[in-house]
Amino acid sequence: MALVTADTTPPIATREHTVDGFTREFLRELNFGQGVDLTRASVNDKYLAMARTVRHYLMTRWIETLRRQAELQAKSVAYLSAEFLLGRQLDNALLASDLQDIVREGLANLGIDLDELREAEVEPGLGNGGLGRLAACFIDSLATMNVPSIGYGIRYEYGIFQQTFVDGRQVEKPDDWLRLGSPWEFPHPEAAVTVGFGGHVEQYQADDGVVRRRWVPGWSVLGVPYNYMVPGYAKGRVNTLRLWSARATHAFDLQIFNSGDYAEAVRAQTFAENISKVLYPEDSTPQGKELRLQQQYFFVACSIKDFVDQVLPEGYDLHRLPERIVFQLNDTHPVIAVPELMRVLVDEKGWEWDEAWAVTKQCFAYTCHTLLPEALEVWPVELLGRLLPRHLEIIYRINDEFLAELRETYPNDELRVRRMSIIAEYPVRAVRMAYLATVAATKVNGVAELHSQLLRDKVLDDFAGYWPDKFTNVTNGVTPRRFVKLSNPGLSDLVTEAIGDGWVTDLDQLSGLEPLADDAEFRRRFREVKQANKRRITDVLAARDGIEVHPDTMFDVMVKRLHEYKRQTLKLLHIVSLYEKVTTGKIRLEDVTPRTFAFGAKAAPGYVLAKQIIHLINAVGSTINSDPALEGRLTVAFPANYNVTLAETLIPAADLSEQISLAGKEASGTGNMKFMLNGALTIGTDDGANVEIRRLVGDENFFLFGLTEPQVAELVDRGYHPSAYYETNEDLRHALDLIASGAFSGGDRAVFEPVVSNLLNEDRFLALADFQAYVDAQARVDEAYADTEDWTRRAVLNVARGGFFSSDRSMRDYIDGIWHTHPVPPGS
Ligand code: C3B
Repeated sequence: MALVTADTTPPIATREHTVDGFTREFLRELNFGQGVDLTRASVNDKYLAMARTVRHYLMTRWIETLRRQAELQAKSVAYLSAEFLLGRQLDNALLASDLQDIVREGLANLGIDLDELREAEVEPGLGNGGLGRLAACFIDSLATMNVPSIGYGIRYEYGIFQQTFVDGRQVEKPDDWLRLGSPWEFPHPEAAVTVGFGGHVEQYQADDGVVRRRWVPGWSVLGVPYNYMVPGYAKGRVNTLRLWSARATHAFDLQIFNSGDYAEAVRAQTFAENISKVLYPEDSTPQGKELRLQQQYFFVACSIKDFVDQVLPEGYDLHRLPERIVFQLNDTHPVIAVPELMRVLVDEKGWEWDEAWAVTKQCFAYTCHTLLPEALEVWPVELLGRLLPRHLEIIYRINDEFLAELRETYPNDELRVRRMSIIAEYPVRAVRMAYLATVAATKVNGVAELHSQLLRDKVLDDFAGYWPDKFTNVTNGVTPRRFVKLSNPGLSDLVTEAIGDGWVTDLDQLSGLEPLADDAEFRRRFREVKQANKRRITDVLAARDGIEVHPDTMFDVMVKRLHEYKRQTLKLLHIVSLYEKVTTGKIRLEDVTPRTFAFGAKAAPGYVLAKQIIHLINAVGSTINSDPALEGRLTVAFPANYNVTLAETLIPAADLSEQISLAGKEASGTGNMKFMLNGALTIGTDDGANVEIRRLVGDENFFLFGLTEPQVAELVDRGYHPSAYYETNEDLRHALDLIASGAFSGGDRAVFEPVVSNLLNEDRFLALADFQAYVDAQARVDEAYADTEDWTRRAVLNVARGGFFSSDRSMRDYIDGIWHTHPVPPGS
């Protein structure tokens, strides 16, 4: 171990960046940290020792980053998010510390296979899907770009449930991700903060004689911070992700314990710890549960307190808070932070209301991630007032002043004023969190151009009319480190050989590949990479799920949460129709493009229809897969428990990316970007970021189909009758009839009746209306795929034109348009 010494700063331990240095550190961790010797060490022992060793190598940069930040007090971004879907950490840490080669060699010398250790890591699934994964991509980019930032969230003891299939039906198991140890976190129980709940508000005379109000909570919990390193690529900063874990303020009641009532003695503890116990598995349809509001307030109250009391230097003038921080609200989940900051400034710091509001208004920005009305959180006043009585008062006052302001601008339009009220009156009096966020934020952004436009024109149109400059767009992005460099090493090497490795931090450089689309030798190698990726996922699916697929088929992949609006049923109807035509001899098997239809999807446990659709996909899959005539021609692969880890091997193997949501429903999508960057072509609707993908890659390299958003609106206005499509479209009718006949349920017609009748009678997301257009687009896919060289050319162009979808670019857009922060390299 070496010591770095500067004149005045205390020394920092460093590690020797050599195979020998690494090996020494690793053995030290194994022996002294895990307490085992190499011959007796389990895989988990070795994984834990390895993880700790690797994190040591990042420590110097982390400490330097923190030191530098304490010195400079540069403006930071606090990314407030109820979800961070991180994925496995080891590979990313190896990449960030530039240890990959050293570690592989060092371990091999000890007779250890790095890949076996990598497999031992359980991914932290602290998110549901797109929104949580986006947060993880953003903090990666911020660190890589040297932007001072801190992620704040919840350390759920149980992350997104483990999905299993029992007879084709989804069965959820708790995600006990901490069971074997969690080597990436740094708990700081000494820095715990107290958060109140419930109770009442009282009036009192302050020392200055002024009558003030203050909150007397009825109960409180402790928030214990757990820090995670967020290492930037190459020499970037190592930022911090701080996740809060709830603890009881008093462990247990010794008196009650002594009297023998053990359950009662630990009741308070259990109650408190429930707050960070489990991630709510609802993706985009929140259930409005009290515990969820507790979680939301818990983490934002901890975070604001942490920032004000710990991160800021002592005596910092809070009037200058906006110079030092911007709190980015990741959807409505953290919006209760707005009244919380007001409470801190007014009640705890004794500020005047106007003064506090002026500062608060400059400290927040809000990102909306949805267009579904049911996904915009609304909290009944009754519930909010019971849990957070002072916050409710504050929200009322914010609203009163806002409405008064509106009445001045629109003196004769009380209807509009009421429409814009933060408080809804119907069906119950409730707080509209999206409106509160919009009123408080400096900027409100959507996550793709079309989405931002629809926010302005539809969801928040009154607000956009009132504050046109507040509304902006930042199209989502994905980190090229995890989703290309790490997950697709074959492609990465090929690209780097062609254009150098600058693309990893400057993804626009991928445009340098453009001319190579016309280079036959490059295309051959590109195909070779794709083929190797298909073999890799084939092995993974066989080992992980016992699923047999054929690498010589087209990989047609749809992976995302199961939701009606995403329309997994549309894809299923295409598959069933194909199957029906082949088995009845309407088309010859030889004329069918051999395809592997891959699905990955979790359904929210309470979402009955979504679970029935999962059952149906599995049922269709098992029928098709067990038909010997179709062997090697048509396969349905639906591995259970789709997660970040599986995405990393599945996406690089895809030929065709399915992005088929009903136009106007998918805010952006980010899977679509990952597929594009890994050389898949997209079949998709004009929705979310698909619009931008298609613009960049060109119409000729994108399989567009389906109604546009205005056409959808018009059709719905006119009155949509799905049964009309059933009656007039023979193929569609046959497919639906086949499902209804019990062909996939052992003759039992009742099993899938709800799915069929929902499609025929309701079909909220117009799957039947888009069926024929989808099938036609799939025919164009077949035709294009038949020309291997040309398909490869288009695939290369997808990669070459995908640079825009780096989350580094998204971060640049946030920085320039919303945050106005500046990079600060560590040790600069
Ligand atoms: C998702 C949206 O459904 C996606 O379109 C979008 O790409 C991502 O967010 C990221 O912006 N989303 C989600 O995963 N969970 C929500 N509660 C709301 C939106």
